[in-house]
Amino acid sequence: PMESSGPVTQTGFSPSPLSIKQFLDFGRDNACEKTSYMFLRKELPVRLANTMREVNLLPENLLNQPSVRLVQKWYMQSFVELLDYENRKPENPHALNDFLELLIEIRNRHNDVVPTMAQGVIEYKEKFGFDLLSSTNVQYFLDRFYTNRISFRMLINQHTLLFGNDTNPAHPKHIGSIDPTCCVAEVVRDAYETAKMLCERYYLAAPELKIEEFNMKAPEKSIQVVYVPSHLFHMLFELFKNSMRATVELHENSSEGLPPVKAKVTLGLEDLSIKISDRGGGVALRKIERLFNYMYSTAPAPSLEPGSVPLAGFGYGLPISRLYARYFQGDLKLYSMEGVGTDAVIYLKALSSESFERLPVFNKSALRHYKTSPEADDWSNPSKEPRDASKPNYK
Ligand code: W6P
Repeated sequence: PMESSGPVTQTGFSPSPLSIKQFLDFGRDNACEKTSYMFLRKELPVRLANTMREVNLLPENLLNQPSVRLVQKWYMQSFVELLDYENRKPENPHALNDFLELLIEIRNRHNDVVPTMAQGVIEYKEKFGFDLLSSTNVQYFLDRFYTNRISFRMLINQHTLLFGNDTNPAHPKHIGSIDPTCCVAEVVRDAYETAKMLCERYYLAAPELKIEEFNMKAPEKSIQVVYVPSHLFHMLFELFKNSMRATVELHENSSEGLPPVKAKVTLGLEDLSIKISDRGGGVALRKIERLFNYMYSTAPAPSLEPGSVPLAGFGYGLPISRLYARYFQGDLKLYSMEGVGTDAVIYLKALSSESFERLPVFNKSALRHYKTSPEADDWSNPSKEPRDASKPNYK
């Protein structure tokens, strides 16, 4: 459905993005396992192959880190195992079941891709340091790589949930991982409660939550969406952890108590928006981009007391949350006012017919990103003493 402007050389196969509505329609009216099988045995290898081509273009120093090689091995193995099914007819009595089991095996094999890649980035940073070129490359690559992984697991989950025999008794109305009537405020509350437990364990206090809704389409009705609740939970949980940490750390010793975290859920014609607002003191504009930077925010896991957990601020929570939002044509943005607090907004498409998967495609344009270095800046430098970007100093 996407039109490309200008000449684009597409070698090999492009992924076929699906909309949430298509996932839903397919899974709803007596979903056909054979159809799903025929689609996935082609589509899954295509998506793996597109990503593997980009892995191979990583800077050699990164590609040679043992953790990156390990991830690469997992992808190649899964690719080969899937290709086994290229010529197996769905009428073959075992083909469908074997395929379903293979999907589960592949999903398990790829469980630790995110921490393992993070380890690769740590190894690279320890040996070669932090520089703009590799940070730009890593950012571009990991955004695409993790989006691909989200999509890959989405396809596998739909198939195994629809056709595996373990029906989901807790959510009989769900179609695979999709809730056709996902009550947004409930997921907000749920994510808040989960973050609150962590926050109380860590700080012995947590801010209250206030939820407001504004439904422009149907003013008296609570806001629902056709969406993957686990994705929404993931994003909200991450935002609440950040908001709570900022709030508690700023107000810990104040007699006024903690200012609440506020959530506002709104439904318009095009967008469903969820704003999480804290009074945690905010983040300077200059430092906002770092919160989404993989290389910058990758540090070895802090050694903690047994049983304790870091609340937020380590690892890939924010950048990956933004990928979840973008995956179905939404976005996640931070608006902060230093000294006061931060608004984080999740934008989702209100209509499931508009939430198509946003997938990386490997083509000439992607190739160019890996082959060219960022040009010299064409805006003036602010100061005589350039800041040292290698020193993490936010918060
Ligand atoms: C902060 C930093 C942050 C990141 C993401 C979401 C909320 C907040 N609040 O102070």
